[in-house]
Amino acid sequence: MKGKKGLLFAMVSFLVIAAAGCGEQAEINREYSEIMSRATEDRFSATEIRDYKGVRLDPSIGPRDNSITGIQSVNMEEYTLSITGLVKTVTEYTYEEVLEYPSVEKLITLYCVEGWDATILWEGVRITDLLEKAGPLEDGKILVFRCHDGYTTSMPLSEIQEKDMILAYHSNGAPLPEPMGFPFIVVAEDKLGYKWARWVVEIEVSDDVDYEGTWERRGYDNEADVPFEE
Ligand SMILES: Nc1nc2c(c(=O)[nH]1)N[C@H]1C(S)=C(S)[C@@H](COP(=O)(O)O)O[C@H]1N2
Ligand SMILES: [Mo]
Repeated sequence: MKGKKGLLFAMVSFLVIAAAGCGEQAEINREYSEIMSRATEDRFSATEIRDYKGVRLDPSIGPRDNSITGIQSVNMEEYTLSITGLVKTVTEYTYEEVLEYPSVEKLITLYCVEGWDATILWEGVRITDLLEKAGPLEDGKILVFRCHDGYTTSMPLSEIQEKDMILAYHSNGAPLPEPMGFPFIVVAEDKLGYKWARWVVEIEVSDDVDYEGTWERRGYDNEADVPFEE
């Protein structure tokens, strides 16, 4: 019987210790989530708005940077946005010239394949407005976005037209911060994060329907539709 009691004692002790461990773990979890929400809070800049029509916005700087070669600092004295490829006239815009087009506001969530997402109020210009002056040719079915860091990605022009996608220069009512792609980010509505080209310097009109960008070449799906569960 001594043996059984010993065993019972051992089991109870184990449970007590395990329960204490759980409590400790819960405490660690609570502290962790507090630190995390403070970190989220810290990512907001003073000029950013925090909610829009009752929707809580996320800071326009992500939890961490996964850019292929780090955050880019674009020299605005030399910056132009070029529209190239299958167009009647290759066209270059200065930052100010882009901002002259009618502005469009959209509340859109960016979903990264790494599991985080950010709901941000974007303001920018229609990509189709930028193309109009260049005059895309009939065969130009694809837009290839080229960025300051050498990153590229592409999307069918038809989807950009259907969604009326924008090139954003403001996030949450403030100028787009460098980590989010200053001067411009493609707001690739309903597409995964890797379609959201940041620090865009060139939009090439192409007939290459099989074009694969930086991540697509490494095996990421070229459609990149957000797999909505709702
Ligand atoms: N120029 C450029 N744009 C880019 C990237 C990049 O490395 N370079 N990364 C893409 C990816 S994978 C995501 S999820 C979004 C947000 O990047 P972040 O996770 O580094 O904030 O930007 C996209 N646009
Ligand atoms: Mo990503």
